[in-house]
Amino acid sequence: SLPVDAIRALSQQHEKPANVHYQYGTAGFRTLGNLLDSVMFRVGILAALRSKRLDGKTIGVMVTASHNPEPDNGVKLVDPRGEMLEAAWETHATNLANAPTTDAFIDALDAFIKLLRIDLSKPARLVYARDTRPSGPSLIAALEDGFKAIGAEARNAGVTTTPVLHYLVKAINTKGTKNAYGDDTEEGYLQKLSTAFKKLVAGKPAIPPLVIDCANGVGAIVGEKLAEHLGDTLKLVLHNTAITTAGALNNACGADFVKTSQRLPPSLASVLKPGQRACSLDGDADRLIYYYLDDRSQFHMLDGDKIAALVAAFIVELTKSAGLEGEIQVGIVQTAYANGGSTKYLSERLPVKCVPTGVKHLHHAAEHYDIGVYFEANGHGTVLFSPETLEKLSTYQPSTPAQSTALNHLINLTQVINQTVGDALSDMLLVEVVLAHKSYSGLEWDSLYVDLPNRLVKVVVPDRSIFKTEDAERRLVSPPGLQAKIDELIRRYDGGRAFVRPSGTEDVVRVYAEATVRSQADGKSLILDPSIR
Ligand code: 16G
Ligand code: ZN
Repeated sequence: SLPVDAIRALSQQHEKPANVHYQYGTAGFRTLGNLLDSVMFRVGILAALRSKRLDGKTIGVMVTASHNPEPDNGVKLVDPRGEMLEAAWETHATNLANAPTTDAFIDALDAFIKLLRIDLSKPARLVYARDTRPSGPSLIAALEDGFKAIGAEARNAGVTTTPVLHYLVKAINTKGTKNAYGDDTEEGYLQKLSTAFKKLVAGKPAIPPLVIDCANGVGAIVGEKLAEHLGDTLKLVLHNTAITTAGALNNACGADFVKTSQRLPPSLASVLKPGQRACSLDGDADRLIYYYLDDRSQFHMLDGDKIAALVAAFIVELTKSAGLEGEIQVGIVQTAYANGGSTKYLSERLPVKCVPTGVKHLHHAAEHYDIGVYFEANGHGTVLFSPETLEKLSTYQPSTPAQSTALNHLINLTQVINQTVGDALSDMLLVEVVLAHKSYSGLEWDSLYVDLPNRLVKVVVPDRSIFKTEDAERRLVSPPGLQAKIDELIRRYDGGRAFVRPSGTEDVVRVYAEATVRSQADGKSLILDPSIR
């Protein structure tokens, strides 16, 4: 039965503040770090119950607020195969987090356990980690109190990236099986990625050093270890590694800064030379944005859409060279934010699907392809190989040496790619592999297609819940009449496209617009039109 006394005693040290409403959203619970103590304690218990419900499979808990400002923090659960928490449990998590008192929390727990028929005699196994935020240690202590209260077996993975935590969950749950994902340590992760990378670039011309903006976050720690594993194969030049400097995290640096402001982090201005490429990670290293300076020192961004185009084209080429054309279908998943230029380029070559924002939607859609490439424009994404495809690759008999080489490349790609979730460091190695194989500089990669000029702004509205969308967030169904106004505006611009959607992580609505000509995408046009506000 439930250890009610232990839970009560510890819960009283983590009471919920009054007048705060929590919601398990797209990114788990996320708000100011100093509001999350009770949430952490309760998530500790919830995670243990999820493990019990799944017969003692290991569940992951990541404490991070990603690209958000340093005072923010958050927590999300990772399911046994390294995936996002099952959607139905998001509601349970929200209910438990909002019980006003310890007694109400215990009542809610009781009801929840009965509803889901959770067998409390099953073991509870967990693995948890945090990013570098100053609020992390005390929040981890609250989480550990939750584990202790319910008697869970929990492994502390320390300070590491979100994708490493996802990797660990999958590695632990597949340990000793024929589908073993890798050694269940951070070291095992680094070994797996770097070994595959070295095989993939063996025999290629030396790769120029790569400048990495680590957003002053945890990517600096894991990036440094990765650099040691890579040695001379690929020299990583780490910048923005000030993980202990107050206020530095994600401040005027990182993938989100570059993507939203469409410019170079000021801290790299004196570092980057014309022609040189670089990339930015976000605060928990699950987003990646590349860029380069052309020979006139103009900044050019290579975002998630450009990464998807580069990678998908390469994988298609390899399947053809391996003689697997027609056997293995490669598909792309994007969101409404994908640049129209990328959608046009990709859909002329491959099946492309558009889904609502959020990794869980992209990930699940990508699972329907033999090889599914998914990327959000913001730089979060990965490539999924279906179990049947993995099987096919391991048993296929190539009939020429060229086919054999291509097959080996495909197999090594399955190792260099973190298939559990978007992973900035893994994606970075993947990009570097393709650039090395194609002998592309940033300029050549950028020339695959031309980005349509675009603008993304947030608008504060009295009640964002009245904004309802359809067609993968590309059209509004509510408030009534607004979509018709947007349609009418779009018609006035060449190649115009715009949409409005409520944010899943902030109390705002987002307005995106693109057009063929820069002045029509921003200026006094679509975005700033008062009728959209
Ligand atoms: C979260 C999502 C990200 C999405 C973003 C949109 C995950 C792990 N992360 O960060 O994929 O792009 O939310 O935020 O799902 P928004 O709803 O505020 O625009
Ligand atoms: Zn992130």
